[in-house]
Amino acid sequence: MEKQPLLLLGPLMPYLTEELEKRYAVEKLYEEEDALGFLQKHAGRFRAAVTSTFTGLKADMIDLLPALEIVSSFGVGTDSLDIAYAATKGIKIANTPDVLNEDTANMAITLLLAATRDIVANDRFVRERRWANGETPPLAQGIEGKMIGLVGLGRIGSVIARKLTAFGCEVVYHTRNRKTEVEYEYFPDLAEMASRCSALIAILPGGDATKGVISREVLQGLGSEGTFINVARGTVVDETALVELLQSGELGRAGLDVFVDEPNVPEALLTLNNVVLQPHMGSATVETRKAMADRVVSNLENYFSAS
Ligand code: A2R
Repeated sequence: MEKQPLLLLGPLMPYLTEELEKRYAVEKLYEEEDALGFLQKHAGRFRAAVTSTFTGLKADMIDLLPALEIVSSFGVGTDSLDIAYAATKGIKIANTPDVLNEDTANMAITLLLAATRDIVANDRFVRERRWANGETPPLAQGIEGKMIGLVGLGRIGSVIARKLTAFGCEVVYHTRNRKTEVEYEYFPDLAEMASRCSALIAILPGGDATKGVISREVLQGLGSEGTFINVARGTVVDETALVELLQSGELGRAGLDVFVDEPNVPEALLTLNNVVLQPHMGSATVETRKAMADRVVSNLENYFSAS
């Protein structure tokens, strides 16, 4: 049987590209020198496309693909995908939730421990031979018995909550809607929760609706002993305020996996000792990325076997 044409909008991990090539007649739009010219000629062939949270799917791309029925996206975030516009054209969008819950939660816990225990600063301290030279680093902070606030308590947030409980933390949360199925204390007011917590972990979707919800006021409430962890999206926090408060010490520490303008990280953060930085690695393990890739494939297969 002839393979169904499939358009890849951006580069994917090699394993996923290979799996797709086994099943579909793959065309790589990102390798076309004249992408627009290619689409003008061939767009009508593609009922399906693959993208990722990094590449996204904009309305103008949707307009260029008149036969499009399904877009399978690598990643859980949908903030870079114009879902509302796709819906007006009857295009289905599939993503890869759940399979990345454990590893993304582990990144949140890793950043929380690394930030509060000054792991990166102390690693530097040893390498710079300051320990050997008789210096003593300042005491770090523990998390046992501390109140940790989750901003978002969905698929990933719930896993972070469960893991924090094992560390002896008191988990509380802020979402738009109270979750009746959990016993953690609910704070309808984010600023109030921050002012009561030792650490805040952002694990809510990005996009316009959540832009800057973790405001200067929220971060100030967290305070000079407080730690802010972001494994969600850079846009959910007022990044300018975050940098300023970390510089002045009005906010104690931060562990950041995501930024507003990736891969560009605010210059000031690069020199701060109270910050642990990661290049958006929440789901980036061999195991989870393979599971996400398999989900991209099965989402397409499920669509075509049902249609
Ligand atoms: O607000 P609710 O009741 O719909 O709860 C959702 C919460 N959430 C918010 N919390 C506070 N303020 C907001 N404006 C707001 N908007 C949404 O975020 C829910 O508890 C959570 C999202 O859960 P899920 O949809 O299950 O997402 P998942 O799989 O946990 O991933 C979260 C995000 C992704 O969108 C990526 O950006 C990142 O983590 O990897």
